[in-house]
Amino acid sequence: MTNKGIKIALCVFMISLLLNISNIYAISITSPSKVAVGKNITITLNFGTSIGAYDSIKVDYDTNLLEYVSGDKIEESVWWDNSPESRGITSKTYTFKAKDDGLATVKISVKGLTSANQTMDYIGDVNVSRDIILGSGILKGDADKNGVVDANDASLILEIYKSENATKEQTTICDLDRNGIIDANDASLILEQFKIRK
Ligand SMILES: [Ca+2]
Ligand SMILES: [Ca+2]
Repeated sequence: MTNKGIKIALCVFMISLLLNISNIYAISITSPSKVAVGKNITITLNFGTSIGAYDSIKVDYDTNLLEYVSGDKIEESVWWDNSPESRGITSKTYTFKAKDDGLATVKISVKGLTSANQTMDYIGDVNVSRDIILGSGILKGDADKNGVVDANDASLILEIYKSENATKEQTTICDLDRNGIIDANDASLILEQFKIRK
């Protein structure tokens, strides 16, 4: 085989190894899909195998909707399993309290994940996320109910306000300042939130 042929064969071999690894390890987040406001919810990050090392773990969530209560740290840097008897770890758990109605997305990113088995397979960087419905599941301000709150919702709120014909459901979703009616102030509150997030 030529040098080029050897390189190609090596590449194919490495790619097939990587594909195998991603097939073997199913990394996921499990948790109840719903939680009442004021109650705690425990979220588990399952590695799908025993882990011997990682460079970092970071848990992102909306602090308006969830409050971290206990469990593993939501931000960790380099860790490795330095006990020869230990078989590594298989999961992490995080407990949050639901603060308000809405749809909370918990995103976890893990960098430099390495398995704890004898071959010390390098799994790499992994991002996983999970949506959890808090309370009634109403996403405050999401007037067009497409799952995100943005400028379109603000303009729809103004239309509802102008029509003076808001349904009870629309008022529940869109009355952000909780004064009992949909008005221009609710639209401007959305624009403010949107500006902050951008
Ligand atoms: Ca929307
Ligand atoms: Ca209002």
